[in-house]
Amino acid sequence: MDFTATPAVPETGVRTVVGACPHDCPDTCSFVTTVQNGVAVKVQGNPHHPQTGGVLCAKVSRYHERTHHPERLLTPLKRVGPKGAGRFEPVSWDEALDDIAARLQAIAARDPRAILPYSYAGTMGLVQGESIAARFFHRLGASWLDRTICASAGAAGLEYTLGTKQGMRVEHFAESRLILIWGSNSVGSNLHFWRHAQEAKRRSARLVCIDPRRSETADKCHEHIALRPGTDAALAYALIHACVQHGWVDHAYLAQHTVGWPQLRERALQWPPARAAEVCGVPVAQIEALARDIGACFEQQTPVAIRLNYGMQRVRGGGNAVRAVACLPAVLGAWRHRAGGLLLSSSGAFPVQRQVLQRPDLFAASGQAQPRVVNMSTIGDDLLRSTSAEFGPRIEALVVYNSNPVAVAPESSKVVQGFARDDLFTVVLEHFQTDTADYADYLLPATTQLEHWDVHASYGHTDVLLNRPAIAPVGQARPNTHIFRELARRMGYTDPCFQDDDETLCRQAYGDAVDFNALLRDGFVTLPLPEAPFAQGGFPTPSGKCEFFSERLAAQGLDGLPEVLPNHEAPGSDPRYPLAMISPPARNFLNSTFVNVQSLRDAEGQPLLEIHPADAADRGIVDGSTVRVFNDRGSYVCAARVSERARPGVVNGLGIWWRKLGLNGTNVNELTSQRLTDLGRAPTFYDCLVEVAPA
Ligand SMILES: Nc1nc2c(c(=O)[nH]1)N[C@H]1C(S)=C(S)[C@@H](COP(=O)(O)OP(=O)(O)OC[C@H]3O[C@@H](n4cnc5c(=O)[nH]c(N)nc54)[C@H](O)[C@@H]3O)O[C@H]1N2
Ligand SMILES: Nc1nc2c(c(=O)[nH]1)N[C@H]1C(S)=C(S)[C@@H](COP(=O)(O)OP(=O)(O)OC[C@H]3O[C@@H](n4cnc5c(=O)[nH]c(N)nc54)[C@H](O)[C@@H]3O)O[C@H]1N2
Ligand SMILES: [Mo]
Repeated sequence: MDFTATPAVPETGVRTVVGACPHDCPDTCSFVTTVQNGVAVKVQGNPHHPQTGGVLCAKVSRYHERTHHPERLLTPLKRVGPKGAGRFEPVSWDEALDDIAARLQAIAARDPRAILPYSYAGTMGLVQGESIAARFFHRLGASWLDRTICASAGAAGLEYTLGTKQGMRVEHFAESRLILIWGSNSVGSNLHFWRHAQEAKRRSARLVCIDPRRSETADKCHEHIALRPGTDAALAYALIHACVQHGWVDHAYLAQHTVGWPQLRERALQWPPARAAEVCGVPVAQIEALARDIGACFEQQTPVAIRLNYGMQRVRGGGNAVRAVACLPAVLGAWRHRAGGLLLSSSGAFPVQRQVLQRPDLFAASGQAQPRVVNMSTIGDDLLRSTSAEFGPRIEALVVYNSNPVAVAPESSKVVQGFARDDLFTVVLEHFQTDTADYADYLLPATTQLEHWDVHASYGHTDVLLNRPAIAPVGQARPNTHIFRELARRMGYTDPCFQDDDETLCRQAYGDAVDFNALLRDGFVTLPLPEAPFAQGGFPTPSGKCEFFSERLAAQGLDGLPEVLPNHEAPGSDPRYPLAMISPPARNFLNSTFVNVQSLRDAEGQPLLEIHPADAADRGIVDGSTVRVFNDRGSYVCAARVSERARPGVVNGLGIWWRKLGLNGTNVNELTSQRLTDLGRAPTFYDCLVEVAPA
């Protein structure tokens, strides 16, 4: 496919094209775009794809509005104003790419490690995400980005316990009798799981939501346990405690398929429900009732299922909290049933040929023994670091794609200070002039999912999806692959892998493991996987068992058992900041994407802080008034919503607004810290103390 061609004759007529939703969401939907006279006019859920079931969320059903948005970037732009002012003038692709290649080459000649790619999951596509771009940066010998901003604490917790990011098949939740929705606002961020939970509810299953916020999901569950942020491990231990006390343990499963039960049992006995209730800030009766629900399922041999999600791992002890929860299904023997067990992420099931797609072997050409690695979650501090033996060279160039770090990375004041450095050369590939784009030296227009090829994995189901381009690129927009291919050519990289076109890359992503013709025909392929992944054990850990006790962690000097860790910013630890703030996503945005789609922004209204009536009254805050939320890192101005969606002592700053669309040019990340989690080097967005005052 030639992306540079604009049709000589304008297209007429109506046709439909099957694609895949590119967004960072567990659902990875198959969608059908209706194209009329060359313009995408409708995007609908693919009725033939069972996981999508013909239904899209409110956001993605507006995808065509986003693609044909009047503010789409249409030409390459070069900065003319001061850094961050967002003033640009159009330049030709050749001028932009020639200059970028020359600037990167000059830095690389001194030390390629001074160049850092910065990307995340603006698109989850394997091709527009990490194919030619990864090859390019590997060949260049640039620093490696540790992509921790979303899921790496939970991933580490899961891998230490189960050995992989796999779990229950999402459709089997419909047959569960008891579903714990733990750290997830499924109605807002995992709608296609929620369909199965609702089906289970219709078949009289019990649904329990474990979340500090009374979310839209909590509203629809039978029970809501509004624990304090960062106290999930204590709750998990209390439930295991009850299992031990009442004999709700599957001894045969424990003996055959787990290691460390005697130690876990002993640790759990230190966590009677009353102690956990104290730590979690919930009534002990509520924990006991949940334990009884679990026990009833155990006794009747009906399945208990846990939909764990990433909300619970964005605190200091997030990795260990996931470990603690991930022990429960093995204690109960719940994995024996296909509708029992746990699902955090299914991404480990996909046979992605990463070596082929990303070609890390190209790095050898740089002559470095070890890559220098920079953690994306501490980009604020790292941009401000000087050259040192410990850190390596100061970052001199940043190439950002598929991400909006100025809005989404923690402690934005530092991030902004770093991006504002006059001696930093910044290239941003984007659809829109985001907060990050404002700081670019060159801003390059990228295609959206309706304009390029891609192939997808999922972290919520187990189907591979193909995305075909529905329309020609808008304006002069180009796919990320095309842009990096052109840069590679200008840098003189002759390796044939830089010639691979996008359709070839789509085929390479899974090689022979997936029938590409079936993908071309249907748009999706279901991976052949067992119905119940761990019914017969077979955990891909070093021991081959579910590891309650991890020798690998013990060898690192860490606790071999799941640990209950207080937050970095534990409530009560600083009298100046008595409120804990979490910042879960607003339902109508996808991280910071869609904030600039008017219809969705209208649905959200304005940047909001939910605060409990008692906390509001103490501070003289009334519903709808403007408030200042602050701590030592900064200050964020938004509207207060006095509401019982917030529990006492915890405020909910719904994310992630563009800073420049906020009331004082900041967003919630002005307040979050760059401290990391116990496992996985991840950010602690929900581990953050603040005070709130009328503005
Ligand atoms: N609409 C929408 N959907 C999204 C996203 C979005 O921005 N908008 N983001 C996508 C992305 S990138 C991801 S990673 C996934 C995230 O998927 P989830 O992890 O399911 O994300 P959330 O819906 O934010 O759910 C997190 C929930 O955890 C709660 N929570 C916060 N702290 C704690 C805690 O300490 N313990 C417990 N038990 N709960 C806690 C929050 O109140 C929130 O309701 O969703 C994806 N889907
Ligand atoms: N306070 C707080 N902060 C958070 C979170 C939170 O819950 N609270 N959640 C965190 C989480 S879970 C995540 S995953 C991160 C998300 O952080 P990011 O991955 O940065 O996500 P987005 O904000 O959606 O920004 C993605 C950008 O990629 C662009 N994009 C999309 N497709 C393409 C493409 O094909 N090519 C190019 N060049 N660009 C493209 C979009 O226009 C968009 O601006 O944020 C984190 N930040
Ligand atoms: Mo995420």
